[in-house]
Amino acid sequence: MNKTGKILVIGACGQIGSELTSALRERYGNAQVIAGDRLSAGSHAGQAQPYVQLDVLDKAHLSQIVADENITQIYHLAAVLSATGEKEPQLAWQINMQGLLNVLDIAVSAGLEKVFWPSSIAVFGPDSPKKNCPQQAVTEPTTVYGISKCAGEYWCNYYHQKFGLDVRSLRFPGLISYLAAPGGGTTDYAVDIFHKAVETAEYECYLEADTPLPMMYMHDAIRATLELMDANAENIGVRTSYNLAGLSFTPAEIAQAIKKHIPGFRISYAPDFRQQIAESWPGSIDDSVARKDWGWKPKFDLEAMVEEMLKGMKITV
Ligand code: AKB
Repeated sequence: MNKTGKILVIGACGQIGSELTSALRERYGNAQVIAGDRLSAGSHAGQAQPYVQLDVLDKAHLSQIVADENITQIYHLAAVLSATGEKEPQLAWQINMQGLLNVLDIAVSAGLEKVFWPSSIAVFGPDSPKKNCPQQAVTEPTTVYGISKCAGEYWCNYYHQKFGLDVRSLRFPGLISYLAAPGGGTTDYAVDIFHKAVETAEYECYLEADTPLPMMYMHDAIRATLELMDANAENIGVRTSYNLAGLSFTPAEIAQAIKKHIPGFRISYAPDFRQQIAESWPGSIDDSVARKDWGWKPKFDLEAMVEEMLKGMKITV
């Protein structure tokens, strides 16, 4: 990053945003990283200054912030996730698609150095390979969220090809962390289960016991983001979005892993509309292209992740 330019994190109060903002501030210093979110400055949770209230759909204001604050990099994380997106499809499309286009456009006109934008395993659909789904696979998503991420990937590639914009992206699996809660995703159960296990030793899961999904501990996701953004541009061979794998498990498997620490823990199953979404996605991901291009390697397996989660939630393991 150049010495005077600053980073803007859009969606800084969300699940990824809160941890990524802290990681960037540790690296570059507080003053160099502006946290941006739609919450008012007084009500936002956990973000130290500098903070700016913004709406990603307000392009003129966003453009003004970029100019006034001398922003040279944007991490654009604001999105409506898969489960909420099925309830509010128009809103999801508007925020996910128009929000990204605003950021890409501003990035080109303001001559930004780099942009990060997360895609998702939701770009895949029922006809994608279920096991070790490769980088180049049939996508054909069936959720509005997945369609918006899939289209967004092609827009990123287009802005790179046409305008030379250095935009980089990862297809995140379900992310697991104890600091900020996820909101409106299909993979959220893998975070909720820890809270319920600790509070009541019981959890009713909205997915079937044997539904495998790709997941990742937040620590790995933040490291992947920083490593991708640090990589030399000539090593970034994929300008749509990189497959990224951490671990894969079913609700029954994670329940079993939690039971090793909380022996009385019980799980029951009451599948809802999210079951169909989960079944449309691969159960595991092949990330060999990310490993080859910029040296990606996950650290956390299921046992290590469960232990860290419970430790983080102040439980003695
Ligand atoms: C969701 O479940 O919608 C997200 C995702 C897989 O991108 N966590």
